[in-house]
Amino acid sequence: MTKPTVFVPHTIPDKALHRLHATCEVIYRDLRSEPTQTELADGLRGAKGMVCYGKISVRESLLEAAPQLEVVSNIAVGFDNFDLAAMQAHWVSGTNTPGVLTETTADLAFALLMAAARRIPEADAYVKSGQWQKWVPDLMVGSDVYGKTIGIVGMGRIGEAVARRALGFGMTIVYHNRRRQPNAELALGAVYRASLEELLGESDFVVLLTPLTKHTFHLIGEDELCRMKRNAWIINVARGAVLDESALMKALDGGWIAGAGLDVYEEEPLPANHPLLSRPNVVMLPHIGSATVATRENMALTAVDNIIAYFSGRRPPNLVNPDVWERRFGQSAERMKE
Ligand code: 8YV
Repeated sequence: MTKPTVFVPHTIPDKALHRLHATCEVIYRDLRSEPTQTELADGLRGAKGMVCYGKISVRESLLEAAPQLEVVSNIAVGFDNFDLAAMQAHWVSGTNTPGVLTETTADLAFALLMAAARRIPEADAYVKSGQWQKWVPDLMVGSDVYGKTIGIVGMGRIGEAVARRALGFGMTIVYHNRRRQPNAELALGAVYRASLEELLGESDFVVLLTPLTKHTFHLIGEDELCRMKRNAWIINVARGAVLDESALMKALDGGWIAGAGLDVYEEEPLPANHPLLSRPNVVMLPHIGSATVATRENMALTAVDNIIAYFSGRRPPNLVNPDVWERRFGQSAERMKE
């Protein structure tokens, strides 16, 4: 049987590449840079599948240039890089990597929260630049974390993992989500807030963990930032566009909030001279929520397993648009092959 051709447009961990090679013909662009549109179209010529990071936009123009493409396997839990309507129209399945990055991303979210509250990057720079000449009582004083209220916006897997960490810090946990999450309420004592406004008004730390969709685009804008406490922090580890960055600038300028911890931005990488870069009360990371060696390898392996399942006639475990798979293969095909 001929092996299906799969395009991988950037370097992935060796273990994942080897696993892919066993069942697929692989076109491998072993580079860490983002591919250009031309490189993508060239690589996809003849490919039925693609395994890629969530930075690759899977939109109409790409799908038109790759008519034989059947499946795109994201090495990411977020899939806002997928135009689901265009994928549906072209019968292209999409998969993601939920679960394997939950704890790693929650670690980072909490690290960012603590770094912002306790001014860790600022203090580190202060010491290393030789400015620490004497100790004074108000040197680098920050905000307490222990015993404060954390407001989690988007209580999915990562939200729950952040809540577990917050419990260890004796925090009160409130959350806002499309649906109530009984597990978070029973196991973690998280209190549901149907109203986002209510959560914003009571939280000392607002942590954004919601996927980016048309409903969550600029979920946090001027009105929302205005409702936050003046000594509260906003932490974004979701997607940049969930938080309106110009509204955030206004909030920082006006002293509406204490500051922010950001791992994601409306434009990535952040353009030079971006106004947020000069703010001491904003801790900024380069989108590294899932960036540990082990987790990145597990994400790539999960993505490869999704595509191997697809081409061996099994339903991929992490389909994000199952309708397309069902339309192509039918429910009966699924039952026969399982
Ligand atoms: C990815 C992420 O590394 O999984 C996600 O949704 O944000 C990150 O873990 C990034 O999207 C690149 O694929």
